[in-house]
Amino acid sequence: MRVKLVVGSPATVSESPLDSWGTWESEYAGHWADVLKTAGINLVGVASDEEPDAARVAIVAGDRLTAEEVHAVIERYPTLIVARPGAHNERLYRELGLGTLVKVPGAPREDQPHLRQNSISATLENAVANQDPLTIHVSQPMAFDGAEDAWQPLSRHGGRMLVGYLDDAGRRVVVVSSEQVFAAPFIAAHDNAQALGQLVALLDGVRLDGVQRKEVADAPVHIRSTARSAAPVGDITAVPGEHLVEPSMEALSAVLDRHLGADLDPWRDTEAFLDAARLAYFSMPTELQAAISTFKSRSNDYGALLIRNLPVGNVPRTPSDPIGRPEKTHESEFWLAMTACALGEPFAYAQEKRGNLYQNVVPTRENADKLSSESSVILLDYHTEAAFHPFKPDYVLLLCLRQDHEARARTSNAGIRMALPLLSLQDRWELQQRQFRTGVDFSFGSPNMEQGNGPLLSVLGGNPYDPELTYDLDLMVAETDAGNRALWSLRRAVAEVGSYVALTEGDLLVVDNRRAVHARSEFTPRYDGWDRWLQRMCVTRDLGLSGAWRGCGSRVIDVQFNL
Ligand SMILES: O=C(O)CCC(=O)C(=O)O
Ligand SMILES: [Fe+2]
Repeated sequence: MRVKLVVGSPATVSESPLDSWGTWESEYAGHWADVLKTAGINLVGVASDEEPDAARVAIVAGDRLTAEEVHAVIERYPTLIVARPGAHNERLYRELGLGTLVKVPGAPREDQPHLRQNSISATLENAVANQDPLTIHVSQPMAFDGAEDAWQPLSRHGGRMLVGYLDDAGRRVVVVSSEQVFAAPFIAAHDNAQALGQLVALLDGVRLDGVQRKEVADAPVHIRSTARSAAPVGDITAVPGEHLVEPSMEALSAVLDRHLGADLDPWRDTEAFLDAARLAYFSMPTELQAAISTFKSRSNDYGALLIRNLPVGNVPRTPSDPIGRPEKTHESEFWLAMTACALGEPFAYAQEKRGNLYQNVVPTRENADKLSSESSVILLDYHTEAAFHPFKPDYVLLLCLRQDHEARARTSNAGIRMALPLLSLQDRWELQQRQFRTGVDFSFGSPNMEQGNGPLLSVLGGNPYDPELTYDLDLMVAETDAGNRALWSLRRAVAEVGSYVALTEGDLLVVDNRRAVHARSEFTPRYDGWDRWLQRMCVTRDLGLSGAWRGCGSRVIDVQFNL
């Protein structure tokens, strides 16, 4: 099947709606090319190409085409119109006798019957016998209300037409009322990809039973609409970008002098110290304020922000015991508190470092080879911080006070916005399903390396176009083979897009724990008082959510795990 594509502007395929789209049409065409390839359809041209003979079917998608433009396509090719509501299309539908597009309500949700699901499953009837009907998953479903008899409904819901077919006076047209049926996050759902193949075949006059049901192609699909500015760079300090901010140390010292009172103690006067730091943010160099607030509002493709040059004062010997408060001045705690309060609220876990808000990450002999932040001789592979926890941090702050002796330790991060285009649409769909069991961390009392003793999760969640990621390479297992294959693909993708930084004194790495996973390489500790030393802080955008699991006025979350 050879197809020509005529696209307007994308409605919903943007992978990251917060970014600007310089060349919508071409990126949208790229998206369709990938989707068609996945469905086994050969794209031979896009709107501007003059290849009338090569193409046998046209696909019209997007919503900026005028009714005249669409009619011109219909006159020339059998046409699949992937419609969506919008001023441009309304006239077209009227002229085609399709009435209006209306929202189709989903069924009540089982868990919350007062809400409806915003997706439905519907049957796509085949025009040919001897083949089972296909089930299509429709996200945000719309249907044509008032379609006239000329249209043969191929799929209906609640008496309304979701997919319609017109074969009239030499014109053959299929309309699909919801563009999301074929959008990247949903094309691999149920039989959506097969449905696309069937509909194009129908228009091409191919016998429908000639199109086999088949698995959605498992080849990695590069959804071109996501491939934007960022590319993996190796060392993230080597290239400028919105992931990196290096304010002048003098300017930062001046803010410290003004705002960090000598009598202010982060351990004794926890809230007063946080208040001072919260206000100090507004005196910070503008570039730093801008970097933090931009990161908070729209994250970035790396899912990480590196702030450099933070003056941390005279750093005493590295503590051998991570628990407890080191004897030191409080510059580092101030930077952590300032950044945390600008992004949300700092908090801690009762089970970790005894609930300390300012956590020392130092190598210990005892846990050198255990999967925890105290490890050193093993790789701490890519993970979402506290992936298993109902209140996982939104951000993890890692502030370096001292690098390891041999400068070997590298902290890596990999953002899901960069990893997503490397995953097949099938894998992406699998990762959206709640079929993955992660393990509870060693530091929370779980046996070391115990997999799958935590909750059942989806790896990709939230907005399917700009998803959040929950992943722990060492502790997560899938409950299905397809899920495990998708986990392997994700492992490869994350490795490919990962960047790293060898943190040195005064570097603060802010990890967006919802959109990036992080890792740390092996290094060799000496336990001589001069080992690598980070301070870590967990941040949530809404501390109120965990109120029932905290003591009054406390920032320490105490959820008990049944291990
Ligand atoms: O040591 C590092 O660079 C990061 C370790 C880590 O994953 C953590 O402390 O959460
Ligand atoms: Fe971590």
